[in-house]
Amino acid sequence: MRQSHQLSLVGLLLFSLIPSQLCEICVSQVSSGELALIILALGACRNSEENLIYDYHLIDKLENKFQAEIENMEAHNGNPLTNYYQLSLDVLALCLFNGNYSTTKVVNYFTPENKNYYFDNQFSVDTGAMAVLALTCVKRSLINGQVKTDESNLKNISIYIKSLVEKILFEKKENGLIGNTFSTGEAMQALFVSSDYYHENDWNCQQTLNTVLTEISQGAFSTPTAAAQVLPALMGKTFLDVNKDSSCVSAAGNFSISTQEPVTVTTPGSQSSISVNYSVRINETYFANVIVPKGSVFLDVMEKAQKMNDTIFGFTMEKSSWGPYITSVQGLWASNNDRTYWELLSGGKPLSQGVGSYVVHDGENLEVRWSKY
Ligand code: B12
Ligand SMILES: *[C@@H]1O[C@H](CO)[C@@H](O)[C@H](O)[C@H]1NC(C)=O
Ligand SMILES: *[C@@H]1O[C@H](CO)[C@@H](O)[C@H](O)[C@H]1NC(C)=O
Ligand SMILES: *[C@@H]1O[C@H](CO)[C@@H](O)[C@H](O)[C@H]1NC(C)=O
Ligand SMILES: *[C@@H]1O[C@H](CO)[C@@H](O)[C@H](O)[C@H]1NC(C)=O
Ligand SMILES: *[C@@H]1O[C@H](CO)[C@@H](O)[C@H](O)[C@H]1NC(C)=O
Ligand SMILES: *[C@@H]1O[C@H](CO)[C@@H](O)[C@H](O)[C@H]1NC(C)=O
Repeated sequence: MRQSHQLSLVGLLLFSLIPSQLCEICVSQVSSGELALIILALGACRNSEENLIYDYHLIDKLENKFQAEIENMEAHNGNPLTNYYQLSLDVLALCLFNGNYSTTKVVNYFTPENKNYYFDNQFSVDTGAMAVLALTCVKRSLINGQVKTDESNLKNISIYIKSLVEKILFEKKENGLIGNTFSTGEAMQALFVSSDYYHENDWNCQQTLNTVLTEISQGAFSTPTAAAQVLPALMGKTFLDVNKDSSCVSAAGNFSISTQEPVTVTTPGSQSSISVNYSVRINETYFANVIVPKGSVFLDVMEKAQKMNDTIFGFTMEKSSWGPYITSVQGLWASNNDRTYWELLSGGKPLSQGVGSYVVHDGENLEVRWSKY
């Protein structure tokens, strides 16, 4: 059991930084949620790594970043600098590592009706799950008397958890996935810590687990971030366990799930090239037929189109933990303050992968669309 606990932390540790790297990082450049993840990863090890949190005053810095998120919301129509997934990570890290945060602010900003739980009116399971973890931590500190507050805050937080858990369970699919493949691990964590808020029959954990394991064996979690996010739930652990006793050991031991990388078969001759219809939609639609090698990803199509006409298909991207994120097309930039982004679609349906991972098919209608969330 102890062994598996330690192994479960490997997911978080993927985010961790070795000490020498930490010194070089300019903490002011990371987003609030990135800093929260660094703290959670360092804190997961009950040894010298943990001291880095205090040596580098990371909690103070996170308090400031959380404050900046709130200030941005006040200045920009309730829109944070980043998003509520990250605000939840912030509250979670502050709560677990005894930072200062205002319970009243949490109660004011985390109401389940808040628009930041939704993207384009669709409830974000990932976001709701992270919020349940954060609110559960806050609730536990209030009950333990570690943090003092009036009774109504505690009551409200319980109400929020219950409502968010309902919304999460509402997104449960026939096959057991909750939201989509990539939100399921986090939804499981949320459900592990909130069993007081739903009935046993409301969720078949085993079915969800089996479906996730099947998806793993099909290579769905080959992106490191995807793997990191699902791993704790597979070990029956949650982010609320990170400050529990455990020492950091190497990931040796008995955790093994064989994964088959999807094999891309390249057949010689005419079969090796495919043709797709790529369009950029703003108010007008611009499109072109693009020919790329078989096995290409969405990004290859965008790059080829850019070479064809830079004015129409020129774009920029940014590295992120999930791979390249499209930040602008035709010089039009996504903005968190305006809740705008470049949405990826195929055949008019939003994709559940990014441009660096999504493998395109012959004859497909691909689109990047200027959208609001
Ligand atoms: C917030 C969010 C968004 C916001 C980002 C802007 C904002 N306000 O922050 C919006 C709504 C715009 C968005 C868009 C998309 N998203 Co999104 N997003 C998230 C969410 C909920 C949290 C990300 C976060 O802040 N993480 C914490 C910080 C510390 O990590 P980070 O890596 O630095 O975060 C940045 C990147 O994650 C980036 N980002 C957000 N989404 C995506 C998706 C991809 C593929 C990439 C490369 C980067 C990226 O934005 C974050 C803030 O800068 C995650 C959920 C999750 N489980 O991770 C989904 C998630 C990462 N998104 C996902 C997807 C699919 C998309 C889209 C491709 C959807 C689409 N069809 O267009 C687009 C991206 C298209 C593009 N332009 O490249 C999937 C990725 C799955 C996968 N295997 O690749 C996730 C896991 C949701 C899910 N369960 O399906 N997203
Ligand atoms: C929290 O705030 C109090 C009073 O504002 C202060 O004394 C304390 O040092 C702060 N704690 C941390 C961890 O910053
Ligand atoms: C919290 O609960 C009280 C009653 O218990 C209610 O009056 C108040 O409006 C709630 N606060 C928020 C921010 O919803
Ligand atoms: C790993 O599993 C095998 C069989 O399931 C067992 O014999 C072995 O002792 C385990 N090793 C460790 C380190 O737990
Ligand atoms: C390509 O896409 C555009 C816009 O989405 C559409 O108008 C056009 O008919 C498509 N072309 C083909 C050959 O499908
Ligand atoms: C799209 O058209 C609307 C209405 O004409 C206009 O207000 C808006 O600025 C246009 N958007 C872009 C990005 O060009
Ligand atoms: C790109 O497209 C624009 C608009 O259709 C056109 O005016 C321009 O000449 C094109 N450039 C190239 C290099 O084809």
